[in-house]
Amino acid sequence: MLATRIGGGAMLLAVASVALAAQTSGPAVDPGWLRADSAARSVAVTLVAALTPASGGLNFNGFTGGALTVTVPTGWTVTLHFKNQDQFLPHSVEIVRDTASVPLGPVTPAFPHAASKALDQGLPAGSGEDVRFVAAKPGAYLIFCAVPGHGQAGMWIRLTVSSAARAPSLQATAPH
Ligand SMILES: [Cu+2]
Repeated sequence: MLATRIGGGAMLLAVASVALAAQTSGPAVDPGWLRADSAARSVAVTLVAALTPASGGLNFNGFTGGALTVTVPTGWTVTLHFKNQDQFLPHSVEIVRDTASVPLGPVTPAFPHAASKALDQGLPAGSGEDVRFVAAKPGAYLIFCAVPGHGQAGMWIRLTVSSAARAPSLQATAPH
């Protein structure tokens, strides 16, 4: 009788801690999303809109609200291999400055060419586009979906351009 009760309690505890871990650990970072060429000072980043159903598809690689940070050394060329995997919604991508509020829709990109073509309308489901730019100036930026309302709903992650960084990196970060 006692053993059964202890066993039952331990099982409940185990279930509770798994649920807690799932809540706090967030989506997984796939190191394969980043491909760096240090000789060429260039980095390719796989960026998938609606990779998971998180936030109704309003996510990049499953992350929302700044919970993923791409860091690149200043002056490197960045290619975003952008793909929209959303079955329902169009999405776009744009690099914008990290300001007090996330823009409602398209703004001037932080670097020349740092935006997909149809920022407003977005790319339809299943399509993609390579977005290539030079991360010319150090600072804090957002990788942001400019389809009106998507960014403010949380469809943005972070880009840090760093003069101290020797190589690009990818890490899960505290959400907004
Ligand atoms: Cu979007």
